[in-house]
Amino acid sequence: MSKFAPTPNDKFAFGIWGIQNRGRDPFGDATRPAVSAIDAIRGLAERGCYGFEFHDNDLWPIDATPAARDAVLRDVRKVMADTGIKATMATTNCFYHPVFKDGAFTSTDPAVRLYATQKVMRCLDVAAELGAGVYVFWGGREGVEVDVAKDPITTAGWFRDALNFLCEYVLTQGYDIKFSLEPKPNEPRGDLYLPTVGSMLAFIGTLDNPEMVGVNPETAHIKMAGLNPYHEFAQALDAGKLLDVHLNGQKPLRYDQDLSFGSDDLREAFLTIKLLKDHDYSGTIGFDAHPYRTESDPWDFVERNLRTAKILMDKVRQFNENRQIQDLLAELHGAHPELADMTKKYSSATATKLKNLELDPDHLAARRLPLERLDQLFTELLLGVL
Ligand code: GCO
Ligand code: MN
Repeated sequence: MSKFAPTPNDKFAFGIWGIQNRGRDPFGDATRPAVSAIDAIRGLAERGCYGFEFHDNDLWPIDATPAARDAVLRDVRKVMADTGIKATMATTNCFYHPVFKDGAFTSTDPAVRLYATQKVMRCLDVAAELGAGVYVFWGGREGVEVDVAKDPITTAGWFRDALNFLCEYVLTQGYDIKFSLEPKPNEPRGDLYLPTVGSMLAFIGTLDNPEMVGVNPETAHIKMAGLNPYHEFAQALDAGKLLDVHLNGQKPLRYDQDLSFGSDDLREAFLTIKLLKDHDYSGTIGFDAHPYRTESDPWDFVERNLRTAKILMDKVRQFNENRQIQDLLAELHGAHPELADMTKKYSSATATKLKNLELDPDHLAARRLPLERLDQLFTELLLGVL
């Protein structure tokens, strides 16, 4: 096997819905046969994945009887025991059924909001049983086309109430589960509430149990808003809230493409992996992408996502060890070391000292910054010629 073959130590996890995706889009029907959840999970295990991620209805249909659901779960437990793969993330499908057409937790109908809450509680029981430690909320229908219909502060209150209730449920059941909120700016709704990492972080601060709620950013969702994935992932990490990641690819400002990781922008993909490695991110590295509609089965697609991430991990190591790059970075960060910590701690003596410090902006502005050279070294490293 090549040195880029993934192993469970890489902590890769894959959303099985991407593997089950049959290539339907708003303009055309399925282009490939169905893959069962069990085959999807087994295929991931065979390819060195540490874990799999699932929605309730990826495993059992929404109208399954308890007995039918338990039969599926027996098969899931069996494939987990046979292969060692773990269920790392669970979530609820609160977007597909027409009942959610105007929102789940932000529906104007309290009965719909309760139905969504009940659906989460039932899947939380399964998540706990399968050992999934992260439970994601992606509000696919939590949004609006007609803004005069709903006040966004009221809808935020409904979502807050539901999350507070569900946090209490997890705590009183003694489940070892944290919630992770996944922002997206739009699609399938015209506008989705809480569109960015920053919005989610601010919202989490308003919850009763903020310590058990984090964020689950996705590359594509960030780029749909024209934002920088490296910065968005970093903000969640800096806040101690990066519980899970959804890596994929996306051209900026377009419909949700869910492309393979690194297929659109290798620099960004590199920076995302570098961030996770440099800051000892300890969660799983999750992928939420779809094969091209032209594929006949999902496996080349799965393998390329894992392989690209693995190769980029090696590129990060090369970057961090490369003398030329590191010398340039040291030069960039080496200005005025004697001043670096001056404002770390406030004192009135330091304030006086700073007020009187001689700082000549013209002199400071004259400093040469070798960023073209650095960026070219980075380019050559990625191109494999450095
Ligand atoms: C999307 C979402 C979905 C998932 C979500 C839940 O397509 O916008 O990412 O693929 O349901 O990530 O985990
Ligand atoms: Mn996602």
